[in-house]
Amino acid sequence: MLIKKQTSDTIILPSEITPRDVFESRRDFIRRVAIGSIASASVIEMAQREAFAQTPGAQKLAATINPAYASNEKKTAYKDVTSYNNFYEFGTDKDEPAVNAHTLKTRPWTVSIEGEVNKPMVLDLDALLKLAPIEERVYRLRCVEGWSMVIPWLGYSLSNLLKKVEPNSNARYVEFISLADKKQMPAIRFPVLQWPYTEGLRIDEAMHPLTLLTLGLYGEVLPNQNGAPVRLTVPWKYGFKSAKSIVKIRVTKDLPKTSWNVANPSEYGFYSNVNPEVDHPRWSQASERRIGEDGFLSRKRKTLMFNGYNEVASLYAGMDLKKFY
Ligand SMILES: Nc1nc2c(c(=O)[nH]1)N[C@H]1C(S)=C(S)[C@@H](COP(=O)(O)O)O[C@H]1N2
Ligand SMILES: [Mo]
Repeated sequence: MLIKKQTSDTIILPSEITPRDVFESRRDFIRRVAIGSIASASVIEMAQREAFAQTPGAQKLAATINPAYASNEKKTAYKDVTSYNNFYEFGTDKDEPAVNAHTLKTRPWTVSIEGEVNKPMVLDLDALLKLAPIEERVYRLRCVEGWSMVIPWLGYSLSNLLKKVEPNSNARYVEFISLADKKQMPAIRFPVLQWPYTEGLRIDEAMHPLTLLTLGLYGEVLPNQNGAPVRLTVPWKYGFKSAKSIVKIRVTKDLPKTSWNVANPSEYGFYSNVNPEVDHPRWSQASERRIGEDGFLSRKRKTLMFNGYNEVASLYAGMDLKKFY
């Protein structure tokens, strides 16, 4: 984690808000053509040339744009999304996952859903891809370190999967367990975190429609460094709650032990809701820098409660969010 003392909590000036530029909206249009919501032979050809000039050879993933999450914020560039990563199994430097994660084998892949459920199951990747219609949702991701990105994720609400396994009356939490394979993940030999990487949500958080079982981004299947082939995206919580390369989902009665909470309980709580009023013990959480737009050290944006996703506020009614950080 970045260790830096933040001194000024700068406020965004209207002049610094980047207008949605023509290039981005054109790209959006081209992508929509490519995923089939607009059809025209000549533009499709153009789309094939341009829209997926991202990772050469990457498998495309068709999705329907979910208008409820079609943000008008400027999206973070694909290059930044895929080269500035936290994925400690592949190294702790931001550029290491992109360099090292090619050793991750994402097929065959299975996810076991088990624990306090009536119908435990093991699903392979094709079953997961078919389980519910894939949507594109543009979510902000706010890392606890003080930076954020805006990413067009592809996936569907995790609730689709949880409903299938039928949580029983003991089901209070959901635990997400990442792959931990020394052969594929070179940095597992360093004891920086408890492996496998484990995260958790309360069952109502896991069932909330915002919680996205994520299978792709920017029109493609997930790049390995972003948590291929399946990860979570929980946009109102700090980024570390969004576990990558998930192999097991366990519904539990008791509060799960999570990797960051075990590593440093005074700094990383179970809830980890984005909250500008609760500072990290070593730095402020009141502001953030947007990757690719703000300067490397400047935090130009005010961080919003729940990262701006106020629809989740009712999940915490009556809770002291300073105590349950
Ligand atoms: N398995 C695993 N999942 C993980 C991490 C990790 O190190 N290992 N890092 C987390 C952190 S701190 C962040 S900010 C996000 C980053 O996701 P991104 O690289 O796709 O932006 O992944 C989260 N999920
Ligand atoms: Mo993070």
